[in-house]
Amino acid sequence: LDRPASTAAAALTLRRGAARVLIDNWTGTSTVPSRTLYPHQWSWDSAFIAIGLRHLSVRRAQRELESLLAGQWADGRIPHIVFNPAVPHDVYFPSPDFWQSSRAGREAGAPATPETSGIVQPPLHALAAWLVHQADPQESRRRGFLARAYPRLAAWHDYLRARRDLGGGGLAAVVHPWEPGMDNSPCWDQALQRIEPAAPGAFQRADLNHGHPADRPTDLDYGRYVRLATDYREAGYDDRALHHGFAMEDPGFNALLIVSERALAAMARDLGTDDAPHTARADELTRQLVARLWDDEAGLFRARDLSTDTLVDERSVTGLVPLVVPGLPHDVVRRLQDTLDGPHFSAPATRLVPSYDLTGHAFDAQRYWRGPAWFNTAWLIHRGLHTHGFQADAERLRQGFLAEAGGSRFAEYVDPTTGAARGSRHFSWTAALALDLLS
Ligand code: 9YW
Repeated sequence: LDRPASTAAAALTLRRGAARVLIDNWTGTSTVPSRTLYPHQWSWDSAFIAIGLRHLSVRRAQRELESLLAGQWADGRIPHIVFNPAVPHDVYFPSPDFWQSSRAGREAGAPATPETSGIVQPPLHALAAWLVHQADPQESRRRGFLARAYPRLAAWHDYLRARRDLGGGGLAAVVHPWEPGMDNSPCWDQALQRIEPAAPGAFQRADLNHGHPADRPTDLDYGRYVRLATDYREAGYDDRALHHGFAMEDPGFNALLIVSERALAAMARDLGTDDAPHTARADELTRQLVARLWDDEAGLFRARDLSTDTLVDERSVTGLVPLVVPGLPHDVVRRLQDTLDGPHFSAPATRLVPSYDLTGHAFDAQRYWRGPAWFNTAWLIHRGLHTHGFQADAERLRQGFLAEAGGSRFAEYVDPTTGAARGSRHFSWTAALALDLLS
């Protein structure tokens, strides 16, 4: 970015740049996270993208979510990838040849088309749909957007409740490190040790054609991701048929389920149906989140490994994301704010939040979810700070976000200690959420 004379001019330049990314990455029905690394539609990316797109085109934001919902399975799950049939299969791994959703997932209710993955990602969709609706309620009603989206989103939450409460405490479990959206977080290291990796020759990564090996997960990580996904596929993606080798209650995932459950309540009210079950579920999930995952000594939430029924001894940004939940106890909120300002997560050079403890044994400033600062988690924490009345902290994070998003050409992630861009550039959710923070 050059240096425009005034802040207003800087904001305009940033807005234009962000809009450019979203226009370039739009395929006609949805937005790819990145033209190079991720050429299909990703689940939680689309939710973040819709939140930003609504400021450019409400119609497009609605279509973004509707395209994703076209890949929903009859059991309610929203798959983490909806594949674009026009993209050659060797461009992204694992491709539809690997997941084989329309064949292996038939019993579980996978659609005949489009091809999708069989795992899920964090349930931010109902919040996104509600924000898109609110951007232009009249246009939304004219197209029946909410009326069509609401039952599908409710079915998605039903899937998580019926099939993913593997710990029996009401929270949803993730069964693959791709599901919480933070693939190689140190939080999963110990649990993954127990997984026999697939043989290196059994699969061919495609991410290294575009990404730098030092910024990406390792081959050993990929071997284990492939093993877990293969086992799930062989079980027909049926959560009742498989004893999952990896099962975690992730705080970020469940926090988004709670804010989305509240969004379902708001939608139900708008549509004139009963909102009470959604509110009751959100309240109960909030209680369970605190009861099962809060670590008062550390001042953040921890993931629970269901194989050992213990809290994972790592500090990750996923443990701060629950700040976005409105009904948290006051002392929990206060402690989270302290943790954000403390030695483990405060990165004054960028004012962003690292994905992992700056002082942690596994911290790596450039490798993916093992240290770099990401813009989607910053946006969620910004929303949390705002929700709980920490306006000055929220504004500081917003300023950091906008400076680093622009300075990195809308990078996928940045080194939290220097702001150096990492991963891909022209990344959709970075641009979308910048637009949202500018609006
Ligand atoms: C993968 C698309 C996705 C994100 C995830 C991120 C990464 C790797 O890219 O996943 O191949 O699915 O970890 O959060 O949704 O941007």
